[in-house]
Amino acid sequence: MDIAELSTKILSSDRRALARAITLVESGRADHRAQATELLDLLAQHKRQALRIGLSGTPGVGKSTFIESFGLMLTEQGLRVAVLAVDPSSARSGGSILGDKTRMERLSRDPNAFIRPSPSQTNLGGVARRSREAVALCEAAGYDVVLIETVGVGQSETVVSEISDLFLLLLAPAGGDELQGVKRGIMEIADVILVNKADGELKSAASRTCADYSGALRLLRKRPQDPAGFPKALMVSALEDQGLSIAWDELQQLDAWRREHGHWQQRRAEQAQYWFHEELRQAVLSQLNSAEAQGEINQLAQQVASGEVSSVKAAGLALARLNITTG
Ligand SMILES: Nc1nc2c(ncn2[C@@H]2O[C@H](COP(=O)(O)OP(=O)(O)O)[C@@H](O)[C@H]2O)c(=O)[nH]1
Ligand SMILES: [Mg+2]
Repeated sequence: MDIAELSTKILSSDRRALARAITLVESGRADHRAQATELLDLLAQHKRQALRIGLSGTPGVGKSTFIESFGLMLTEQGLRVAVLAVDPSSARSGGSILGDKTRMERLSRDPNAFIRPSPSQTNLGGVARRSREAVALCEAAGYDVVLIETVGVGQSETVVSEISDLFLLLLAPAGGDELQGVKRGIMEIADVILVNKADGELKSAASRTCADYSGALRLLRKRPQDPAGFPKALMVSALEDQGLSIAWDELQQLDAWRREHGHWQQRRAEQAQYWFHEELRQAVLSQLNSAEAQGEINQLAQQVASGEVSSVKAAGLALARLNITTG
């Protein structure tokens, strides 16, 4: 594969080249990894940046429907939109969360949209790197907005929020007055909560849910990266195209404020550091898990059990013998 040529094609917004490059960054092969790194380095020189929007919500809440309506609204405004998924569970469930392309039929045919279903990968470390690099590829290909979707399964929200500028949480109207068991940690990373399905019979329930969450958000600790009134809860109907342009206005205002006040830049810098630490951690962990290392470690563990070596000393010996390197 000619990496320079692939890079040129991506920069000229060639969708097939973009798709191929994403396949390349998803590959686990060492030679592919080297090519992917070379490609990303080439593209990074162009410093193209998109607005990255993370989107989370439990299955059935309307993520696919929302992405279709919201994405089409953006492309109608002349913006180019890429959609990616972070789905660490896809290997288990055997299908991607964007597999229901029927719900995004119109968007997937739109020449100004690019939709990439999630690959099946088992470990979150791999998923995180792949997603991060796919976002960078979409930015290089000149997309204005990159939507990154995830289902609400544990750590995947963290992955998504660490590659997004803005984080949206999609909720459905609740039956009673309970706060749907949304974990506090998720609430704390949300910039905007969208209560979807605010239409027909569900409208009044949506309105109550929205008020409940507005109240709950006000009780959270004030974050320095928020202007007055944020984070906030809004009502939308993805199905009936209601409230989407208001939501977009709010997101743009938030983004503009953060850029103006240096929070946007600071956040991206912190994210780069976060991923540096993560890469390092993953590299060390994968070395610890190699067969060779496990042999050494098991041997030392036996010596620790018999009292021959102290646990602290054994750990030091293990690290020294492994001569841990990254790469
Ligand atoms: N009434 C109503 N139903 C919706 C809305 N958005 C999605 N749905 C329905 O909710 C179901 C799940 O939607 P889907 O987009 O597949 O949810 P996902 O699993 O989060 O991707 C489908 O039957 C949709 O038609 C909405 O705004 N209003
Ligand atoms: Mg879906």
